[in-house]
Amino acid sequence: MHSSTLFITLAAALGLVSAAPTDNTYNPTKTYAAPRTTHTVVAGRGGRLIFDPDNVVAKVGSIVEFHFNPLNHSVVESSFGKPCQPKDANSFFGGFFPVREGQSGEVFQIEVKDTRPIWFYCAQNNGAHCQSGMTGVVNQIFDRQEFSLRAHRELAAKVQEPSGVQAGIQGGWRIPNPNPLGGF
Ligand SMILES: [Cu+2]
Repeated sequence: MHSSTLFITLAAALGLVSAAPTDNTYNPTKTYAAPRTTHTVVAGRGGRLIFDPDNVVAKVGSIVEFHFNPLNHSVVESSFGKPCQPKDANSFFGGFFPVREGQSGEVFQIEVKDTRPIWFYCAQNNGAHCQSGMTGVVNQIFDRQEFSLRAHRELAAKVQEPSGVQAGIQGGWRIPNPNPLGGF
């Protein structure tokens, strides 16, 4: 056997060369060889206008899964400087989740695609949820206090206009609660 052929054969045997192209598109119905980390965030925990947790640290490629408690919360991606409005036309929006006590309902999953902070809010205007502090962040830059979640909330509290939504659900996966007996 020629030495270069031998190397390729050995490398393939050791898993050093991958023949199949890698599909990086997340599909919630597919089973992955290495399970992705899922970070759970509960909107409206305890009947309060909060996301719990509201400050998530998540690796690129992991999933943030939003659960919704009563009465009717939502989640939309925003930007640090303009709270309570979608960041742009591509910002994720999970729709509204009108749920009653005891219902497990649906969840909304997003994929963490890069290391930049992801700001989000609840767009429920009945009670001004975002302006009242129902905002959160994935991967806040902790050594930049001027861009902290606290600073973001101070901006949100000054917003006079109603919160904005997208035309439809986008930027994630709205699916039945995969763990309906989990209590949230
Ligand atoms: Cu809300």
